[in-house]
Amino acid sequence: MGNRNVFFLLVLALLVGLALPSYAATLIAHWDFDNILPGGIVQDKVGSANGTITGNISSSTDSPDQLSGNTLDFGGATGDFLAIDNSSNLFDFRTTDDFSFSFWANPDLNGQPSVGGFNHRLFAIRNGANQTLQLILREGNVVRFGFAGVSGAQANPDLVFPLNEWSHIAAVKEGNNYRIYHNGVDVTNGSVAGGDPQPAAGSFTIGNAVRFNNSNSGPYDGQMDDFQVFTGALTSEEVENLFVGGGNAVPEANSLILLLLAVGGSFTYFGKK
Ligand SMILES: [Ca+2]
Ligand SMILES: [Ca+2]
Repeated sequence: MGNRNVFFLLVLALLVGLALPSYAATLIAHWDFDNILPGGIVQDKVGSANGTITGNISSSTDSPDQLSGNTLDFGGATGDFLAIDNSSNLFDFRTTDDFSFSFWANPDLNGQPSVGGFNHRLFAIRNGANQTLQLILREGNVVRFGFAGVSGAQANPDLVFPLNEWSHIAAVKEGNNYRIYHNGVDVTNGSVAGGDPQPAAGSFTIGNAVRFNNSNSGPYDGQMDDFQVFTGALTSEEVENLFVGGGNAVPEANSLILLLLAVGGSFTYFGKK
């Protein structure tokens, strides 16, 4: 191999290294809601944290424009939720951790007090000490994200969740900052830090929270799609990518690498002449 070819290969390696995208956050669970398997199982595309449907949740073909495939339609009764397998404590988040959630939602109903007088929970991770990491729709569909039962740590976005249309939501916790992005735009208006919760070996539910005595309340009524969980904090650029890019926090690497390999191959070929 001539020096010239070695040079071009080194340049190629450098370009691939620069072009390979990397996450600021790490994707640990992803439910695309495209299929409901027998037994009401909703598969985790990343790991083994499958969801199990409880109550009335059906498949719907009305998806956000940015996505293809099906969505889940939550019935809005107290027993309608998706129970996520948290047996390995994958979602044992503390206030000392950084983490992020991304999902699409299209609510049919406002939050409290339309059903049961409770805030409607998009998701909740709740431990035995009744401390809950959650994203809720309060009265009038005002959004809150954070730890309930832990000194009020939460984000207070200027966001009234729109009814009957798809919204992309990214909920990001970084250090003492809790942020909410709506359709790629940071709508956070202040956040407060709080104490550290107990180990959250508890339930992770999408569409409701499992509450005291294993009863349920505050059901979400509407559709949801493409729910992703990350450790670490998504950057604003990654959130924008999730909103416009069909569910990817970073652009797909494959096509870029192929292009670079083709360019590199051409250099090598012409270098031999
Ligand atoms: Ca889907
Ligand atoms: Ca409905």
